[in-house]
Amino acid sequence: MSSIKGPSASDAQFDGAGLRIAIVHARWNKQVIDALVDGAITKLKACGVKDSHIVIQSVPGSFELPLACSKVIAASRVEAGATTADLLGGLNLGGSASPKVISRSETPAPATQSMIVTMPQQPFDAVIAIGTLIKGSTMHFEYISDAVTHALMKVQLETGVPVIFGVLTALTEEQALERAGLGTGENKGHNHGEDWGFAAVEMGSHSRRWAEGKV
Ligand code: RBF
Repeated sequence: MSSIKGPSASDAQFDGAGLRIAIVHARWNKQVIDALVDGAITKLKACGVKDSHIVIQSVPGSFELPLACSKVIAASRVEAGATTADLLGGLNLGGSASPKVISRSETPAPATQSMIVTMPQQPFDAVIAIGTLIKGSTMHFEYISDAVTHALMKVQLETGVPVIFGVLTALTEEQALERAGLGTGENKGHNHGEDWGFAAVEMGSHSRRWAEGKV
C-alpha cells in the first residue's frame, strides 16, 4: 500500500561537493545501525560529498549521542583553527632560516598573491546522529528517547551546526528492522538512513548560505 509519509523531494538540488559531514552512531542494535549508517553514506556520496569529508565516530549507546555530537563539532573547529595556524606559522614570510616570532603589536606581513594557503580540514557542516532505541520491559526507552531528542535539538541550536535526528524509537525489533529497510517480504520497509544523508546535505548547504547572509 502506498503511503503519504516521509519527506517530499526539495525543489532545489543540493551539492554536497564542498561539505564536510560527521556521522556519530551508537552501537546498540548493530544490525539496524549498520544499515542506517550505510544508507546515510550512500546518499551523502550520491550528493557529491567526498569520501574524505565523511567522518564516522561511534559511541556505546544512544544516550551518549548528544555529548559526542557536541564534542565532535567542537573538535572539528579546533582542528580547522589549528590547521590554519600551523600552516601560517610554518610559512617563512621573512626569508630568514629561523622562524620569526611576531609580537602582538607587530602587523604580520601580508600574504603575497603567489602564496596559496589551503585549509585541508574544515569544521563540520552537519552531523548525523544515529541510534536505535527498542522498547523493552523497563522505563529506559522512554527516558532515553526523551532525553536524547531534547539534547540533540539543544546541540544544534547551541552550536549552530545542523544535527540530523537519526534516532529510531521502535516499539518492536520488527519495526526497527523495517525502518532500516531490513524487514521481510512486503514489510521490507524503507532505509531512513538515506533520508538523513539527504537531510544533512540540504541543511549543510542552507547553513552555509545563511551564514553568508543570503536567504
Ligand atoms: N542504547 C541504545 O542505543 N538503544 C537501546 O535500545 C538501549 N536500551 C537500553 C536499555 C537499558 C535497560 C539500558 C540500561 C541501556 C540501554 N541503552 C540503549 C544504552 C544507553 O543508551 C547507554 O549507552 C547506557 O545506559 C550507558 O550510558
